[in-house]
Amino acid sequence: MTRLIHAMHTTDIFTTPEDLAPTPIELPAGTHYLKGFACQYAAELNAAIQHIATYSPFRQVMTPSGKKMSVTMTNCGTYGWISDRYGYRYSTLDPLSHQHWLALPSCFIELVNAALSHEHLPNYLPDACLINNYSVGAKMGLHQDKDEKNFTYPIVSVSLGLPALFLLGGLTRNITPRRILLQHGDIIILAASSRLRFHGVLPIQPGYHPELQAQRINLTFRKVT
Ligand code: MD6
Ligand code: FE
Repeated sequence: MTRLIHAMHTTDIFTTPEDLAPTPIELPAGTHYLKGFACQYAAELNAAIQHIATYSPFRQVMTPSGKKMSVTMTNCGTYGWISDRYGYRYSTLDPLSHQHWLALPSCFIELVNAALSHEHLPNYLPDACLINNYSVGAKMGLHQDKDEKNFTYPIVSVSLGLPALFLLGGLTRNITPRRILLQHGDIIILAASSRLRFHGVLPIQPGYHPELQAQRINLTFRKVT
């Protein structure tokens, strides 16, 4: 009977209640997961990203150890996150053009504000947005985001396009990370005692997303100074 009721509300008569139930994910204190929160903003975000990438193109950067990262990146905001053989840091200038990064589009700021207030977190005005672009196979090794001055400001992360398995570890590298599925429109916020957790992204699997095709884009909003 339950099965029939569910079937009446879906188009697929083979959908069971188990399929409809969201997968429970236990999250540590300070980690906020907003499933699909950015979906309604996606078209506007994507248009803004295209504009930013025309001005400051996605580029592959070197880590200080001399390895090329598999993701390509660009930035907007007062500060951009850059990496080269001298290290990781924030810069007000795009090292490719020696020009300032473009300002944060208003839809970016509105989305961050909406996500923070939804979670009853204090609002803040981000001064940096790192935009990571993953092709199939690209990944992000376990890292902490600690180049910012004040860790009381959370990092707000928005995922678009192909899904990814996000690794959320502990405050030291040796803790086995949880795996959290990040799909188009999902937001994860690392705040408070989760702000400095190690995290990374497993290699992106082949797929196709109707809005972003064969790529995943991740926006991370920060307050650097
Ligand atoms: C990514 N995200 O999802 C990489 N950093 O592609 C991050 O590195 C990240 O999701 C800080 C806070 C949240 C994040
Ligand atoms: Fe990060």
